[in-house]
Amino acid sequence: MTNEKKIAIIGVPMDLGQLRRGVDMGPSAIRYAGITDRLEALHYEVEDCGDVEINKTHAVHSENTNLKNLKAVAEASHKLAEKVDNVIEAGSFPLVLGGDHSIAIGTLAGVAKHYSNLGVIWYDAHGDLNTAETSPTGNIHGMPLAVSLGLGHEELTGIYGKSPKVKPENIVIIGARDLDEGEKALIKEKGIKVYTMHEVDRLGMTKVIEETIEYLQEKTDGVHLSLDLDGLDPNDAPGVGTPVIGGISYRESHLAMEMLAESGLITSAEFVEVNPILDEKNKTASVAVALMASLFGSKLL
Ligand code: HAR
Ligand code: MN
Ligand code: MN
Ligand code: MN
Repeated sequence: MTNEKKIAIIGVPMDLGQLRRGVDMGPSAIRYAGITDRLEALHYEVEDCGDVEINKTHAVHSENTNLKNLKAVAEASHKLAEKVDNVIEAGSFPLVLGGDHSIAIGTLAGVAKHYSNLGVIWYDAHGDLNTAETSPTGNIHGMPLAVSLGLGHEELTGIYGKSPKVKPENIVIIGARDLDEGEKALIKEKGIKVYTMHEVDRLGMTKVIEETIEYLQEKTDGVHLSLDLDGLDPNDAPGVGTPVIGGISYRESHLAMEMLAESGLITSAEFVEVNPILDEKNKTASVAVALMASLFGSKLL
């Protein structure tokens, strides 16, 4: 018996949204960790669509902006949006492999075309809610959620049609523990639901996910999971460019994925920021694969 939903894997070897090299090898590392076999063992039909081409020759800093590699990131985002759009159009579940988190701009642009009330779960140590004005670094991987809210450079917010792609009340951030001042202000201004590590500690992951499902279920017509591996504790996921101590454990993350699988809520997903150069024997890529398997319904018995 095969699952009726087909899974389409899209790799995005992008490292231009931040300064540490190596995260462009994330899709390969995740493939070597066995993602296709794991999903096929769960009786899914899996199609690997290969990688989105990243034009590194365009990776020059643009004039009149502090955003690094703006042109190259915008170009890649457009290509990715188109691929994601086509995959959904064909009736498959888009599973996007990063690459740094700037790729979420393209993923969400493609996904948003198909939903009028898209929900987003942002599993991350960071808010990724910076704009050119608030960013301490100019790194676009710290901005994709703001861009999807329609805030930021128009070369990014304007990608693939409508803006905003997502409404603030349809977002849930889980695992935050490193937010910039401008991001905190935006969260308050927009009333974005955030489970920081404080709430994860206090409520436990079961309650956090139960509440998240309840919060999004009624008001959305699809939910995208954007999982940044740095949401996990660096002990469990060391291969990331911007590790922050005190994160979500592998067990808690595994439980979160299983609960999301049971809910049937998730309609698209991406796993980002796996950097093999910083990893220990492909541990972070293997953790990513294990979490994807849980998200697609893997059970012990
Ligand atoms: N907030 C910081 C910035 O904007 C750090 C961004 C963190 N990097 C990520 N994104 N991995 O989640 O530069
Ligand atoms: Mn992120
Ligand atoms: Mn992060
Ligand atoms: Mn379990």
